[in-house]
Amino acid sequence: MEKRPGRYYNRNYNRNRDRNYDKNTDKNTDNNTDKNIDKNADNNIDAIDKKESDVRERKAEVKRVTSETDIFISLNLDGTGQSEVSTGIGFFDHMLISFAKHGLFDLKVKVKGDLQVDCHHTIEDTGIVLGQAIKEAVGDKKQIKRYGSALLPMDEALILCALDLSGRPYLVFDAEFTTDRVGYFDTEMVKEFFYAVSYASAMNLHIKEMAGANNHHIIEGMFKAFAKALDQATIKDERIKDLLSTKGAL
Ligand SMILES: [Mn+2]
Repeated sequence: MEKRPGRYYNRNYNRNRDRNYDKNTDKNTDNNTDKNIDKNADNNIDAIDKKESDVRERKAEVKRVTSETDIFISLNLDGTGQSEVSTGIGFFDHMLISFAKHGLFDLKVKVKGDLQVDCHHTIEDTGIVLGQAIKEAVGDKKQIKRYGSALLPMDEALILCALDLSGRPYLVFDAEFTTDRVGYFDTEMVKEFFYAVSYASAMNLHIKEMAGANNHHIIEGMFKAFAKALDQATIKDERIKDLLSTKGAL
């Protein structure tokens, strides 16, 4: 009869495992002196301190309430694209969900706006709060790439977005819409939204429609291109030791 090495191996394995288990249990009992516990606690605290200074969570929560709007936004720049969005304007929800998905940000947006007036305050103020959340989440800007850009196609539409987290707000917006509305979203509010984001986050933001015919595609292309550019600008590069600026300030 042939030998069955598997069985022998298993038997030895089990025997050794039991023996080692006993040995380790005794050893651990012996080592659990007060001195060692203190030492381990100190090491753990040091490790936590180091981790917190090296890897700050890049998150923000901003709430803003006026007589026109009540807005809450939470943003995690190092997310996975999950979102929970409710603005009362279906197309705007669709745009913000796309922004989160394509920027790989985790985003919560809850807005109660004066939609009985029109969509203006709701969209503009959401831009202000999103800009504030971006600024807070980006934080000290250490090691980030600072610049980001995307050339994003969406069927016939082609959108260019370039941005600089410079600390100097500036918007250049170049697009033409051929309808007044997409759903309950006024197309003239696209520029107002990005203006609010750029000023509240102190970002230099360029958005240009290179080609396009369908207004839904053009606007969606803008939100996705903005997401891609912002994701790129906020990525950390370990070659950058401090701030990516010859001035030493952003
Ligand atoms: Mn769409």
